[in-house]
Amino acid sequence: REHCPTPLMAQPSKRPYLSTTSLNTHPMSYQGAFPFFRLPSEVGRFSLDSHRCYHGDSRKLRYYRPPSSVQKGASPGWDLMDGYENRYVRRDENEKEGLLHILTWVKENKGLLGGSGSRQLDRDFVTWRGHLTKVLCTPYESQEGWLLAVSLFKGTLYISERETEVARKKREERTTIQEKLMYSGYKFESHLCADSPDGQPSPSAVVNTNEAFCSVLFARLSTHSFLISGEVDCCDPLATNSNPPSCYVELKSSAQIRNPHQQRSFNRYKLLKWWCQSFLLGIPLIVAGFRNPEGKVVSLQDYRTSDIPHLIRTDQHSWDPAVCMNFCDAFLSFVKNVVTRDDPGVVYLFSWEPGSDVTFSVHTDPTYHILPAWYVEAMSL
Ligand code: 0WD
Ligand code: CA
Repeated sequence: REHCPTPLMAQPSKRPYLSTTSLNTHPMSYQGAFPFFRLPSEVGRFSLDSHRCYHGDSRKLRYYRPPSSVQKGASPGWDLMDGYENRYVRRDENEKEGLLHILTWVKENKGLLGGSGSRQLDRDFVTWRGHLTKVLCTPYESQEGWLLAVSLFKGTLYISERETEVARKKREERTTIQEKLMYSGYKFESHLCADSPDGQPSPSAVVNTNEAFCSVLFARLSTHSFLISGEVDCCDPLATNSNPPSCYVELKSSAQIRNPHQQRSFNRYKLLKWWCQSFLLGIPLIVAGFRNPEGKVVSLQDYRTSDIPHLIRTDQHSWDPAVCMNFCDAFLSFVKNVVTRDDPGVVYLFSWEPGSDVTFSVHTDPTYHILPAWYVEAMSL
């Protein structure tokens, strides 16, 4: 830890985006008009196979094929725990990939990225969608903090998450019930997704969480341009707009809602995360499966991403999408102000804990590096 900002130097919270020492995360500071956000456009795709190997194509893209016998609202009765013991191959979560697959895509697609002069990649930021989802949710998050490592290299800021100690402990101490809940999400997908646009789902197949299809998109929030990548569950072959990301569908499984208290907490916490995650990639539709305590799907529900802000507005103490986006805008401006040394050997570690401001420290130790030597070399040619 070579630099630690002292709280005494913190700027007044009124103009958080001007501070270079810490950033306030209180929702009140970010109320106001929704900032400019351009619908992301897809620039590429890649897939990760059952061994977690990268392929620069769409081989793992699946298609949304809900069974016609199951009407929305009816109970499909799918058992989401089926296969947990004997048809489940889990990704090794101790293997920290960081930005690996995105960087592989960038290296292989340099020609598409419109760089000029010293900037090979004409974007302000490169990151995973999941990292920005955490940033968007920050003003309303009261449980889990985060660590985001940032390096500036040839004019582009790379953001890569580092697992916090608390998150690592939680992961290592997961109970069987929690493991089964994670599995149920993947099992739910297997009931709705087919390998071809006219195929049928094969819900009894092995669930392998190494497999993924990722979309790579250009997006813009206010003055910030990004290259962002995220895992996409499936594409709807019958979507009115067949262009990605408009044809993409996000699948979610969630506990059945049995009373107004559960409904309120679903609206405040689940819908916040679901909206942030899908909005960032421009995914218009979220299909939720609600499971009963025995793990059977009792209903399916469509949520249009653009409807979610209206669904939650009736709740006085709910969240505001403009706050999420204004905070993200401020955070990215903060990062631009702080991260000024253009050197892949320098890592600025932004850290946040609920109830505190975002602070940072600067590191040169190689254990902190987020850009591998092969990438630095490829982008220096
Ligand atoms: O290195 C890291 N700390 C992370 C790596 C954190 C988050 C994601 N990733 C990687 C994963 O390797 C994954 O392939 O990014 C990829 C997905 O990126 P994303 O779309 O930016 O992540 P996110 O929006 O958080 O998650 C999308 C889906 C999840 O679906 P649900 O419906 O549960 O939100 O990606 C899956 C999961 O199915 N997923 C992961 N798969 C493997 N490893 C991981 C992970 N760590 N996190 C989410
Ligand atoms: Ca999903």
